[in-house]
Amino acid sequence: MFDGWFSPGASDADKRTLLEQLRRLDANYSGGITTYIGNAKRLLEESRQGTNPLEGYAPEVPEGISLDFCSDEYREAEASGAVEAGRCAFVLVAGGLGERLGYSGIKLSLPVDLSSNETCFLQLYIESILELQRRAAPEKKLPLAIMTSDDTHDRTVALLEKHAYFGMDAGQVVLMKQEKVACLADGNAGLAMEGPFTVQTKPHGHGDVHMLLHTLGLADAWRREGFKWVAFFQDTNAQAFHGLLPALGVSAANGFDMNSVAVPRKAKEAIGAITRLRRADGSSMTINVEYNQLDPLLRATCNPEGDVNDPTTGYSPFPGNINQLVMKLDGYCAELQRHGGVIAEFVNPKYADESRTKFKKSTRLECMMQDFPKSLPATAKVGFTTINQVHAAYSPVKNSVEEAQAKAASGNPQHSAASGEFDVYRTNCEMLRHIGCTVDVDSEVKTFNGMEYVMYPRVSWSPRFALTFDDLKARIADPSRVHIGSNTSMYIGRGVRVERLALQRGRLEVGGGDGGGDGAEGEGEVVVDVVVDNDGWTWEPVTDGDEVYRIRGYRVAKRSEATL
Ligand code: UGB
Repeated sequence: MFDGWFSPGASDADKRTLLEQLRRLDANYSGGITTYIGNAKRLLEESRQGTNPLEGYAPEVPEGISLDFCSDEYREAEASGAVEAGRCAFVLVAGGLGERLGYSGIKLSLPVDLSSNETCFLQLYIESILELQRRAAPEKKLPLAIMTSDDTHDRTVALLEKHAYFGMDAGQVVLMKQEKVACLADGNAGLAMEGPFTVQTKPHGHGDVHMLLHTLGLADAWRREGFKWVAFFQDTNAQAFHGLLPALGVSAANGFDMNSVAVPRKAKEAIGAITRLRRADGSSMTINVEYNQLDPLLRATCNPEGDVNDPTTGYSPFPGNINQLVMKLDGYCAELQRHGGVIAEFVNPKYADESRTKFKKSTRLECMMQDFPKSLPATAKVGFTTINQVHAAYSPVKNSVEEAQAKAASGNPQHSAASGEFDVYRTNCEMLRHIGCTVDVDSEVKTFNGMEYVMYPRVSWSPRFALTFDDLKARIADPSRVHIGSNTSMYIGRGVRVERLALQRGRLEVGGGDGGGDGAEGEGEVVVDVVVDNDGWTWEPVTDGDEVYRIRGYRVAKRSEATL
């Protein structure tokens, strides 16, 4: 960096700026910038030699816990998980920008669904945690740490402040901003510069979350305060708690140190695959293998056809990782101590020539949160919990209209704003039906942005009404007195008890708009006993205008509604 350096007195202000940046890079990496460069030298040398990180491993289909959404086993695990959640800290990774989605705001501010009066993802998550806190540990605040980045930090703070933290105590929420890391110019880990006075930097990846929880002392503090678990989740999955709660229950029952929530995955689908990797000595680990590595690994070892769907299930035998992780804090903290929270970094340089020392463009170290078990001791209990109905557990909002169309055309989940919304309706209708309510789903299929959606009744509710199956059962006195007609819509925003509900036509809104009461016992129970027949809300196609609606392909025409 200092070759041909400027003489004393020349460009002193710029020199100070550079030193300040180096100081920040030093402070923001566990072990400092010399550790970063040391790690980079080692990984670049391994890369130069062409070391395959999966060399010597034989992939096997892993054995995990498999739960059918709505089944008795699922409900038991969920109920026990809701109790365990009273001793759980929550970590939301939200440093990614919605570029792939084509949304200019932060993804946490995006409405989950239009029937809920545009409740945003952050509100849904916070209300879910508050609901767990209310029932499990009202005197103990359940912590929420949110990882942000330069791209998302200020707007996340503004969103929280605008809505008074959506009812959470401000002190309960900790924002951890991930910083970028220095770029590397060559195989010897020289730092890449942008001009003489600025080190080029790039994101380090969502694995930063472990380093931040360690360096900020949060994980240790939670353990000392008596918390037992930490649960990680992503920025735009409305179904997150349908996976996390049963996984918490499964972790408690099985004593898992780490438990990944998984869903069935289409062969070659662009989500990581949970795989058992067996070593020559017979030992093994269960770990995420990225989709671009799985197919070549299978071809090179046990299956010349690579990653293909099982003809019986229509899915790859390797379940999909959805980056929702449940860790036992004891083991988690011990592992953070061992590594300073720097977990399983990798480097992916694009080489300029055969020497494998010069790059086409600068590179940097990266890390992924789901790689955490890579260095766990063999004694650690690592498991995973598959929720077999993908739409009920994982429906993130990640893809632009064009990408979603391509995914749909190739038989993969769209992961679009519209599919995220319609999966909420489908899941809620299934839950109602499962407890014995009558829900009419007509065969109407509507096309939005060139993709087809079954028009389930647009049923949405707040976690205050029901977070779990048991909640839903407790809220509905007699399911045989609940009928949701086809093409209707409904939102329940508070903890009401439903005596009779005949939603024959149109829309019903209970405690919507202002967020409603909290439905806590002793406040006077609100009872729903109603027959609804009005013109309701309709979902109308749009192809331009406000991006919130454009990326869905529709907006809502509000004709009339019944409100309680
Ligand atoms: N995120 C951060 O907070 N910081 C970052 O630097 C990057 C992301 P993506 P990705 O579950 O569908 C992962 O970008 O990395 C947050 C797995 O690798 O949507 O492409 C971001 O805000 C893959 O195995 O995911 O792919 C978001 O909340 C697969 O399972 C979260 O991290 C895939 O996720 C995920 O970020 C998936």
